[in-house]
Amino acid sequence: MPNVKDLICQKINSSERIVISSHIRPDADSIGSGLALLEMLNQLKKNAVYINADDAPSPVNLLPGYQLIKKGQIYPGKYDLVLLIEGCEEKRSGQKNLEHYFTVNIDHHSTSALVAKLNWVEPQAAAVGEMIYALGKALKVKFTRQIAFNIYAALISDTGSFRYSNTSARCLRIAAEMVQVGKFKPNEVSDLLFNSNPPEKILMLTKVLNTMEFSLNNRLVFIEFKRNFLNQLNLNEIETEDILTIVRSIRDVQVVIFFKELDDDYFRVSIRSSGIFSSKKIALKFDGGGHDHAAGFFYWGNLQKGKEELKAMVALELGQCTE
Ligand SMILES: [Mn+2]
Repeated sequence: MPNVKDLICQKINSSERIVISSHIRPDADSIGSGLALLEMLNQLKKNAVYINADDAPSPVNLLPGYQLIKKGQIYPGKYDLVLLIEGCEEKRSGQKNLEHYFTVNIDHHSTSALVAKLNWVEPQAAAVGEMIYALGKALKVKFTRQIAFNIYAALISDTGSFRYSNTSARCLRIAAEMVQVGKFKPNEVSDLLFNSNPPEKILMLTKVLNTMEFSLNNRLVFIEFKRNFLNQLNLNEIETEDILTIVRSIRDVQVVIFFKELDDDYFRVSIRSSGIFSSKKIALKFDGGGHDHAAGFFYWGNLQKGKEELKAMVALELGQCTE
């Protein structure tokens, strides 16, 4: 009985016109994985394209090959196979015509919706980059500099430069191999992803940090991003992952909840946690998803009410009463 990765390889080998797509608001794991996969398909002489519903924020759009990605919808009838990176339903992919296609979902979120024709989900993979690496080995492609660089970027992005709890020996081994075969220096990738902030972003960060609200004996922190922060600073959409990492680095903090205002009474909520606290468990209660230490959901309603509700849930999970 072939495993799902082998079935995907067979499907790739027997297909001619293949399209790759990442999830909405794509991050460096989704884009790095997709770009590595695109070059693998090109090596196999496939007629391959990469189409995303959303642009990636800076600095993810600086990854090598990013300019090859087309923005928009995958129209019906044009392709033999659709490869979806990190999520296969319309809500996650932003693609409206998937029911017309043979779809493959390649994901490492245990909450991944299993609605593709083939679903390859490995929650123990630190990044989808690990899975694309394994796929490349199975497809016997040559790991060029661009493939290696993008896989390495996917790994450092989703592991916080090998600091998060998802970092494993396998992930570190793949990273070392990518550096060796890709002939780049690790700091080239980290400079691109982490040391290329525009000054406005750091100014924005000070505004967000000013909203820090500690509760439950400093074990829970709320932070908030208001829409008007962007116009005040002349910024477009921006990556906010590192703000969460900074707040989570505070001693005693176990849970960080970030409300990003998208519209009146409408927020994207990101949760980061450490130890046994499951971010995913909370996110699922709001119809969201994610991992144990990183999850998210959308929230409609009054911000203060939302915070109270979440604080009560976190308190319950942390096994203590609210102050
Ligand atoms: Mn990922």
